[in-house]
Amino acid sequence: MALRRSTPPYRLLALVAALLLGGCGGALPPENRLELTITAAGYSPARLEAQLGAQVVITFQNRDTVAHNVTIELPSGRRAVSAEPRVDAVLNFPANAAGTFRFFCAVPGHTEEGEIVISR
Ligand SMILES: [Cu+2]
Repeated sequence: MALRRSTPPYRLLALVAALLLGGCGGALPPENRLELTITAAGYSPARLEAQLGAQVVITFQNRDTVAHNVTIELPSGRRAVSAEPRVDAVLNFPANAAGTFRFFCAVPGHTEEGEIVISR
């Protein structure tokens, strides 16, 4: 009589987790977590870099005493997030086109700007 080896429970859990995380067969894109701070002096850093194909997650930290936003013009459209004074906000989007894209604060009268470089 042969010994029967059953699948250990942790292996089943790992399989379920892999199926849940994997969705419909595709692996999740890597995340590029970036930080962008704004003060009265403007954005810091004024130049962000991300990898093509990644999910970009920008934590926008407003360290000024007035509200600001960050607005990015991408080929897929405009992405923006606003933050009240002393508040952090998160902006995320897929980096699905390479290039250098301008970002700016769209609050009327504000002139802060910077750029994000998306490359391979
Ligand atoms: Cu502003």
